[in-house]
Amino acid sequence: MTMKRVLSGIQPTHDSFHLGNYLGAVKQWVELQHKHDAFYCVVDLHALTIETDPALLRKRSLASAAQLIALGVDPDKCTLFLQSHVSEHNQLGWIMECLAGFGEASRMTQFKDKSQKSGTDRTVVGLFTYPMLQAADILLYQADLVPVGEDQRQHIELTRDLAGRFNSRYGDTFQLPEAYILKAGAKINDLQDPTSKMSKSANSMQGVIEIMDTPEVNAKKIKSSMTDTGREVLFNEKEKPGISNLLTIHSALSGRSISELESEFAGKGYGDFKSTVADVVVDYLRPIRQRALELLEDESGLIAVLRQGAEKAQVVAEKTLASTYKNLGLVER
Ligand code: ATP
Ligand code: LTN
Repeated sequence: MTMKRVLSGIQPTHDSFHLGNYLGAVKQWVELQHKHDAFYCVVDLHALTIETDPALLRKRSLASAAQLIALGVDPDKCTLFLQSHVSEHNQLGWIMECLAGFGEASRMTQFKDKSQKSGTDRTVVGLFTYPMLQAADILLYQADLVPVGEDQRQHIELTRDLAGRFNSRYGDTFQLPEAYILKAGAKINDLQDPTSKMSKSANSMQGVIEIMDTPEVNAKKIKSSMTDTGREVLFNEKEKPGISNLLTIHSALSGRSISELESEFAGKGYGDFKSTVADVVVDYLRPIRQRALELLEDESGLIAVLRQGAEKAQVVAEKTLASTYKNLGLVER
């Protein structure tokens, strides 16, 4: 039996991923690579929809790749690459733009939210066509499964619609992908505002655990996380959102069950518990940060790894693009 094909992407919009990105997304990428033919890309072209300083974009693209590898995405077990290294993404993106209706693209909630926030004058056309480039990312690799967060469901539905439309107009060309929505249990909240999700665009980074922060900074953030009322360490998201979030983090990183942790901390206060969580997080992240820093020190080595990934990706992408062009009636060269 052939392995199912998986594809996912992450934007290099920040210097560091946070614990939510890892536990909610990258950890599943790592698990999926063992039993699937997985393609993972840093979607640097998508990041151009937000104006970024060129030096910063370059730095963040490399830092994202280094962190993915340090977190366990293994270039020998999957295909890891930068989107801009495989030009077929842009080429198929245009075909997708010519297939999508203006109305259906206008219904994408991510576009509506983001364009509303920045206003029409500051919204680039690329933000509108973003989902069609994303569809190209997925369809080029004939992906069966696309691991993403709930917020991306609509984009995957659009991708399926576009693939189905193309297939029925021009003949079978694309595999129809399915969203592989990550478990709700993997949602990590902000340490200072534990009723909202941990997010890169939070107002304050005090409640965000960044992979590339020093162990000291992260330990301090956990020890000074918001304190709930009461004093027992119990999982109760309504009454103790802060402690529940810390229990989720501890359990996800240590592999121990929440009830086991509740018994261990029975009769002990929040202070003891927070110190233990700080140790667990810091011990987990220390070697990861170290590894990412080492990878970044050898920039040409890292770029060589990404180039190999791009070469592997391109073999698949070229094949899909060639049959797409042929089925559309574009004349062969
Ligand atoms: P922003 O909030 O600024 O949109 P983000 O921090 O949510 O950014 P994204 O780039 O949107 O990060 O997300 C990358 C991946 O990480 C997505 O698959 C998303 O579902 C996942 N993710 C982000 N934040 C969390 C979180 N707090 N808990 C679990 N998963 C998360
Ligand atoms: N839009 C996604 C990132 C993304 C992606 C993809 C995810 C771009 N291309 C292809 C899965 C498959 C996001 O904002 N998380």
